[in-house]
Parts: sequence; structure tokens; C-alpha cells
Amino acid sequence: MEGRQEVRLIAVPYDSGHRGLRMGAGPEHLLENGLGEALRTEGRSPSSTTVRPESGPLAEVATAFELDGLVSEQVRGALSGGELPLVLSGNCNASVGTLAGAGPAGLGILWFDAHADFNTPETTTTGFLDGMGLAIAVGHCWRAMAGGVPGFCPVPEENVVLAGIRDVGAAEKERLAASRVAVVDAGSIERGGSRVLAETLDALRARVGRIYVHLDLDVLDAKKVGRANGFASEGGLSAEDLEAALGLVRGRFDVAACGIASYDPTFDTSGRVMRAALSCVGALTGHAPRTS
Ligand SMILES: [Mn+2]
Repeated sequence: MEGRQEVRLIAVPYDSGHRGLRMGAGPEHLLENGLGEALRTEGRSPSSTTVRPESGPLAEVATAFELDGLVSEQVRGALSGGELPLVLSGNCNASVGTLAGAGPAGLGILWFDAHADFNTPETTTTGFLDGMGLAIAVGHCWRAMAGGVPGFCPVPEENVVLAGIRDVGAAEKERLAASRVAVVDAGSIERGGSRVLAETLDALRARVGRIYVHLDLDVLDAKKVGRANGFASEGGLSAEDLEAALGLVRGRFDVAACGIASYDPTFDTSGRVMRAALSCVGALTGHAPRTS
């Protein structure tokens, strides 16, 4: 709703506890290729911080939640200084820290992803914590660990919109259907443009005024745009679809925080995913698209 706002970039360059590995390389790749310049305000680059876990040894679950605690602190600091936090992370589960830092009052989630990230330790068949990020955010699993993240409070299911999914396991499908999460899948965006999403966001707006926008870059179509990571699939959104979808947000909600996750530059051989990400940043943050 507000105009151009200064952004604080918070980099979480880890994948499964490993710095710079796979999707953990994404945050620095985006920063080195123009993300900061895209967000300059009156000639100044946005402030930027990188979080680092300090308690060892590194371990997928423990480190993910330690990072969430660090992200929470950074997000809270950014918001209290009037900056919009933009979290660049290897894994989607950094969102738990972002939500914690943004605080629960009147907060909803708009989550773009090819996957639902709605598994629990009892339904996952890969053991990958990142496939549980949204389930953690709504309080379905890892409750004690999430409860240790300062400020974390589960987001009510009905305040979540999950958009662009098309690669969802059977158990996740069942769990989603049994939940009150609103799903706008990739097919309905492809067929109906942003209309269905706009209606869903209008319904959400009746319940919340603030929103966390989560962008797993594999929501982009692996063929039409490019592969954001090793889990990318076809049947997804074009760059134009995604920009149009993001363009629906700022007129409806106060954007509390944004996250860009799951970008592994080794799969993006053409650089098209990165360019799409940079042009989405303007729609996310209210900054004008780059003119150069
Ligand atoms: Mn994801």
C-alpha cells in the first residue's frame, strides 16, 4: 500500500546446514548479479546482512532452526528501522524465522512454489527438512523447535495462500485437502491468468492486513523460463505470470516481509531464472523495474 520503501537484504546462504552448497549458493549469486542495484533508493544501495550459525556442529535440523532464530532477529531489526526485510535463502524453511521476526498480528502468507512444502516427519519420504517448511509455519510439525525461534507463532491455515504448485506427493495432497490452506495451483494460473489468485487474495484481505510473500523460484516453469534448482519441473509459471501475480499484492496488503529461496545457480545455465527473479523484486518491494 505504501510507495517505495528502503529494503534490508538478509542473506541466509545455506542448504541443509551447508554454507554455499547447492541452493545455498543462490543468495550470493543474486547479490553479485545485480539484486542490490535493482533496489537502490536515491542512489543508495540497500543495507545487507549475512547470517552465520555459531553453535556447532552443523546439522540439517538444528542448524535450520538456529538460522531461523538469527533471521527472526534481523527481520525484527529491519522492521523497527522502517525497512522492508527481503530474505534471500537457500532453503524455504528460513521463512519460519522471517514469520517470527514479522510477528503474528494480522499476518498472512502468500507462498509461491512448485512444491507444497507440506510434509511432516511422518509423511516425508526424502527426509528433506525443506519439504516441511510450510507445515512448520502453520504449526503442524517441529513445534518445539519452531517454538524456540524468538517470536514464532504458527500462522492459522486459513491465512495461507499457496500458489503455483504442481509437484505434490500423495500424502501432502491429502494433508492439504484436509487443511484450510487456500491452493491456487499452477494450472489454474495458466488457464485463468491472475483472476483466480486475485479472488483468493481478496478473500484473504478480509482476514489479514499484513502479508509475508514467499517466492521459491522453482515456481517458474523449468522449460518456459529455466531450472531454478534440481527439483524444478515443467507446468509452472512464466516470468510474466509471476510478475502479474506479484503485482496483485501491494494494492491489497501491507507487505511485512519477502523471501526469495531455493535458487541453485548451477541449474540456471541461461541466467533466465535470475533475470526473472530480478524483475520480480520490483513488484515485491514496490521499486520501479530497472531501467538499465
Ligand atoms: Mn519450497
